[in-house]
Amino acid sequence: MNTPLTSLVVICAIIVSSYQGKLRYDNYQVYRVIPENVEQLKFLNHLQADPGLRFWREVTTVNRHVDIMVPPDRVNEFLQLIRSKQMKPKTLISNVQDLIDKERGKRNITDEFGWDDYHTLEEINIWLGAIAEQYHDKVTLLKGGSSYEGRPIVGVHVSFAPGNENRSVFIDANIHACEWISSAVATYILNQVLTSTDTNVREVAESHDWYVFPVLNPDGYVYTHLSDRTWRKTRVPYDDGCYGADPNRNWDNHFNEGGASDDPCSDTYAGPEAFSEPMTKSLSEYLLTIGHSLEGYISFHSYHQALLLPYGYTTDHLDNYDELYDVGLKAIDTLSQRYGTQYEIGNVAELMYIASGGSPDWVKGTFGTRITYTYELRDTGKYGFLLPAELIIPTAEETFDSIIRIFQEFAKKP
Ligand code: 0X9
Ligand code: ZN
Repeated sequence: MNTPLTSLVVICAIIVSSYQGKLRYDNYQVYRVIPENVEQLKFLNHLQADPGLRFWREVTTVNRHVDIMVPPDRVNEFLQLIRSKQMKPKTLISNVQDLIDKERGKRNITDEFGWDDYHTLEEINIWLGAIAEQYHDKVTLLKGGSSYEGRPIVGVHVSFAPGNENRSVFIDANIHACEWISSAVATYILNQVLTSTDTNVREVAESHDWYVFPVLNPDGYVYTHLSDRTWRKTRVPYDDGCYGADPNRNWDNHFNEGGASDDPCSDTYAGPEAFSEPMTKSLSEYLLTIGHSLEGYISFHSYHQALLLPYGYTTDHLDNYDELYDVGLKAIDTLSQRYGTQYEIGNVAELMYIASGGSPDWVKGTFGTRITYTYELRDTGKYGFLLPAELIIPTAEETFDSIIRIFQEFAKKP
């Protein structure tokens, strides 16, 4: 019998069981360490193999910082080790669980979809469906592929007028599961494209077609909500009881040629082969059907406050590096005007680290898409990818300003 009481008991049981399965990070600390010589670099590289330490920012080269999450029972040992190598650890986050607890915004059960809080996959997909219904003459709901656990990769195609097909823009977000701000920015952009009354926005919005896929890694995203807020990869089971490949190392562009790991337990595991993950494979097949029409491919990640240019496997500059760099400089200047947020710009491998097999690199390499950027959104380390919900709107506003600038600038070019 399904009485209100039994329903309540069932709901409570679901809530309790999902809480029980959720990893906690009480008193886990995040430290920033900068290797200043090769010996220190080697030491950090060796430390990276320690399964108890999580590198939020991987080891790269001398003078590039590394962010390491350390469990409370290993803090003393960790600090001693780092100091014994003459490095000076700086505390970025003193209690990761505290940030997780404070991350979510306040909302009422009756609130409509908005940007005062982060959303579950289900909420995002329901909202995309509602948008497609509300704007049925312009918006089509799409399935860009599916994940290992059988979830669809849901997106929309927005078309204001025929004739814009060859000026399509693809928005890729939340390929890394824990980077929640990326899908929040993607849905904000979609909403602005549809509803903004600003004439500059309207001009850019209506002169392009838009493909927006807020959550490319649905299994990972659901896992960050239910089990482990810090999860980054897919959820394909691999050896040693470890799960997932890094979906931004799994694309067939210079696959596993640096900045990727062969260890299934690593956060940057490339996977056993290119496109081993159903998510990347199926999405790439979808992209093959529209790739020729793309003028822009914008990928959203966090955190670093940087605008990155392909490719990730090499520091060599790509064919249209100069125009992407010049327009990118203007875009980050526009971005800074709203709240003073400072961004860096450059090639992935020069500015951050070597990272092969990323989605924008495959798109650039396969279709030669002219406008190809990766955003590393806020912040620079105070919150990492645990950016509080009250910063979603400011982050999305400044990012959208810069997106508009990018397409305004390219519209002036031949
Ligand atoms: O390592 C990554 O995949 C990205 N950084 S993150 O901290 N979000 O993990 C950088 C993506 C680089 N983009 C390209 N390879 N084009
Ligand atoms: Zn990322």
